Amino acid sequence: MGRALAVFIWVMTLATVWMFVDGRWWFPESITAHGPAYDRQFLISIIVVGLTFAAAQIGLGVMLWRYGSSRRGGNERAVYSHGSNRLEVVWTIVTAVIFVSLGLMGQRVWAQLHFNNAPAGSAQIRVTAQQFQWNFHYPGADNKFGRTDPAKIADASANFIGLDEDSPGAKDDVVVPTLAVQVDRPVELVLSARDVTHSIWVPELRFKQDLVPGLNISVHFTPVKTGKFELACAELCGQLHYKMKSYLLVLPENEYREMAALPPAQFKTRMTELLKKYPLGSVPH
Ligand SMILES: [Cu+2]
Repeated sequence: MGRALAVFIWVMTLATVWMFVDGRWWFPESITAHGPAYDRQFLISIIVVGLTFAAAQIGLGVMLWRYGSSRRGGNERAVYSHGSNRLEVVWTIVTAVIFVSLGLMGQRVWAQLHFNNAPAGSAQIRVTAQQFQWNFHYPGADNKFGRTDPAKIADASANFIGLDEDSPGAKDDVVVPTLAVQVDRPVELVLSARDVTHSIWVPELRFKQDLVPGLNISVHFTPVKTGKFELACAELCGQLHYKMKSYLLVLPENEYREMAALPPAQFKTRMTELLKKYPLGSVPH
């Protein structure tokens, strides 16, 4: 029995390692400037953890093979041991060094995105999540956001973010359920939530960020590929959470500028057209 179990463990280990090495199940392509650094860091982590995992499982199999009970041999007597302080110290230190180093390396990439301010000249888009939809607020042709006031929120008249129509800069503001950005230009998203915690996730962007009621959380990224990508809420936010999906459109400069300059009604029509125009995925160059 011991040997059969040993073989089973080895086969399982091999199958698990193969799943990752094969590359068939992997992330979708990255479309941001910081994406490759994220992916490199992930790869380093998965290799380190994968080697440790394989070594531990193979070792477990070896122990079973040698010392597992079996009528057909294979039951060498194991040596009884009280443990070894030196070994304990060594593997604790080695593990700590590996994990802390991986943490520090990952932190650098992460901090670039979360601790630094968005680069000058970033396009700003405000994002207000609510049960169960996304509201993306664009400043319009004047590039100025109108004032928003929670008291003015009126879902019945589609004022989901409480935009004060009479405030300066509000007239040309657009609020739509789709996120559209310009390729090769940094974007800053200012995230907030109306009711409960939501989380914005586009796997191709290589980040996921919570939207928390009462907070304005700023994130930034630079898309480097055009196309249409799925955008989902990644925080279980209520019964219809599954419906909280949308799209990210990364548009070529001329297409984006042209749309951004349109008055609200035409902006919305154009957005619908562009959503239809692009198939899912990035546009090959
Ligand atoms: Cu949600």
